[in-house]
Amino acid sequence: MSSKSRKKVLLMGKSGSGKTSMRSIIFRNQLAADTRRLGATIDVESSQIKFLGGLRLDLWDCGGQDSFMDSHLTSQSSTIFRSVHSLIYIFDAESPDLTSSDTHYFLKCLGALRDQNPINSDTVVESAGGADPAEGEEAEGQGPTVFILLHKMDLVPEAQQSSKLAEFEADVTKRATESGWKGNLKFYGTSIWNETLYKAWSIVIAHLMPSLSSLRSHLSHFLELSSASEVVLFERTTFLVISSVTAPSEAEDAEDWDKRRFERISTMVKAFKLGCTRIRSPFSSLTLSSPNYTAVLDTLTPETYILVLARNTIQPAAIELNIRLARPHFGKLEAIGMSK
Ligand SMILES: Nc1nc2c(ncn2[C@@H]2O[C@H](COP(=O)(O)OP(=O)(O)OP(=O)(O)O)[C@@H](O)[C@H]2O)c(=O)[nH]1
Ligand SMILES: [Mg+2]
Repeated sequence: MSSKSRKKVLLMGKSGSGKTSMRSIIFRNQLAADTRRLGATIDVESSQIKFLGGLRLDLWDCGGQDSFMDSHLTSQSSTIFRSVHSLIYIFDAESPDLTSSDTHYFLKCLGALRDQNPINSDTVVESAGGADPAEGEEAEGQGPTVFILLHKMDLVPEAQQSSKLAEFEADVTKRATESGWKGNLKFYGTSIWNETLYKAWSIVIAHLMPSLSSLRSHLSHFLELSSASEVVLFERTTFLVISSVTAPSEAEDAEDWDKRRFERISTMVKAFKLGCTRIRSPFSSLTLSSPNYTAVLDTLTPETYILVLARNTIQPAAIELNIRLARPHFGKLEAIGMSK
């Protein structure tokens, strides 16, 4: 398997910050409430996740207890930090050591990442923030990317969340720069209790996916041909948003649409799918109609679901037919790794 289709991603951060919780929810379909039963991760738990177009994600969930962190950074340093595609570093927003020992370990990890990937010394640091998943693509080929999540934001009063994030960002940016770190530093707040987790991981996954921009142009074409208002593509296992296109004719109305709608759909459909599994009735597709719009969610390729939103002058059966007709084309794209 080529290194292009196999990507090593490190999940690091202090013990109890929520690394295994995120992994269980995103990749193992667990509910947020079930993560309360998780024990501390011993050493490293690595898992392989097969993705869209033959992409294999090697996810290393690194135990965050001090003794493990010390060993990751010393005796195991080359094993852990070599050939890393991305580092996702989780900070617990409620930790009393947020700006002391937590950041100290983070800076050490950046140092180890740089030491073990010497050719790519201009490593880019990037948060999982921003509006479009495709933006994660830009750092491709510039060395390991570092995503920083300020997690458990549900424990911070809502009115203080953005100022807390901004202060944290300023502090860590300053210290990373002082430690010789180059590149941008952006941060993003997450919580397992709302859609912010999906937003962040969609951006991480989009960064790992090759040629998202070409996929986007195919989706645009589909949107145009089917006279839809919006089209969203979800990865099948995680239900993370891979790409989306909104019709230019809807631009004005779309201003008022919920900015977090894709992530909310991810969360809701995942819960619904879990419910279906529990009653042994596998989820296949979903049609919803409101006074103005119709939405159809259906399988597009073996690895993806598509959500098509259209003005309700368009019959659901017409949307379903268009999806059926588009399947062979998108199936072919997926088969060639969506790389052209
Ligand atoms: N309130 C809140 N609790 C969370 C969140 N994410 C995780 N937790 C809780 O945090 C606890 C610890 O989570 P883990 O995922 O085991 O932590 P970890 O980072 O894997 O810890 P180590 O394996 O020891 O490194 C669990 O009880 C989770 O339910 C969150 O977003 N908000
Ligand atoms: Mg863990």
